[in-house]
Amino acid sequence: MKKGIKKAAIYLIISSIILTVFGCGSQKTVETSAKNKAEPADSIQERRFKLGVGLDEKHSEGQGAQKFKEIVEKNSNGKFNVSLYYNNQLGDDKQTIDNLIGGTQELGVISTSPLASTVKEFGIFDFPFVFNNEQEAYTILDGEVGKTLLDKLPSHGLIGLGYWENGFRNLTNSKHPVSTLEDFKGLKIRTMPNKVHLDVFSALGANPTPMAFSEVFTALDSKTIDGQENPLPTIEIHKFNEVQPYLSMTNHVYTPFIFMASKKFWDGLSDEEKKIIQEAVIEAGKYQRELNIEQNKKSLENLKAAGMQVNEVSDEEKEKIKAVIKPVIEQHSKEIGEDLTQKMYAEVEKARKK
Ligand code: TK8
Repeated sequence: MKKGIKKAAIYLIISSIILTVFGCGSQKTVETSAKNKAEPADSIQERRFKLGVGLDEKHSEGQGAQKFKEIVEKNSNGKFNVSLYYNNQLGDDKQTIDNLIGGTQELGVISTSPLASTVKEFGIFDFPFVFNNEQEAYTILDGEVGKTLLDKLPSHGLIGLGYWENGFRNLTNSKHPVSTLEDFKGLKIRTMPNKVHLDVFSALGANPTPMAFSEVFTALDSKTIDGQENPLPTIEIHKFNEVQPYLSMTNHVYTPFIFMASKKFWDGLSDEEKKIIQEAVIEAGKYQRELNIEQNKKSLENLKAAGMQVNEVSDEEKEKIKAVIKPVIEQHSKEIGEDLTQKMYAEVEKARKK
């Protein structure tokens, strides 16, 4: 009898060793096959992670981040805890890319433009006057072209989870209203760190300087630069109107935001955890885009009321601008890959015919 108990105990110990050693190794198989089976409840771990955004809490980007936190915390039954950082507190867009690659930051939202120095194909979203409205942009971002670009990120240590909206950019400056091609001449304009933007503004005769977003207000205030360009909610919420009397409705380019995860972080998640985060990015993104469109309308009114001098740019002038920058865009299309740029234009055409 005694002997039997001993035997059973030894058997238990050995089998638990086998389970520990080999059980871990087979975890991967469990995870990858989890799509077909129901996941065990414990596949959601207690986790804390950081989400950094560049703009203010009041901006749709900050509001979208809050919405993301709510959704993720709810759908993980309180197991996930997201710490939010606004106003580039974890670093500007370029720093965010490095933080995510290095794994010191788990999640971040940035403009796609600075990402083009890591994955050049993102530069197609910096081509001016491609989209006539937000809906056209969504068709491309949420369609094949957008997906093709997201798929290029993992080999760089990044995971692209979806596109939010920064929006159509407009020019502000402290010198004079910009309503013609001539008016760009000699203006010292801050651009995002992005080759297409730099070349476009050079072609227009301006004097562009790349600069991180967090330095822009001070540079405008001290008159180190004359102007900058950003969507209206940014101009209002970040108070650029206090140091920039002129706003020109150039609407020259649409900038997407991209929501990314650190691949180092992502690879440690179970399928169920990934699903919770991925779905929250899309759901919060819908909310963010809608709110951004509303903020964009309100900001124009608010900026006018705050005393900014606003002018339109006629279609005729826009045609002149397009003609001047055409060779720049052709050159960048070649460098990026004609196939991709042609595909984008074709998809836009298709969306217009619908
Ligand atoms: C904020 C930036 C900003 C962008 C810029 O992180 O740099 O001008 O438009 O919104 O992504």
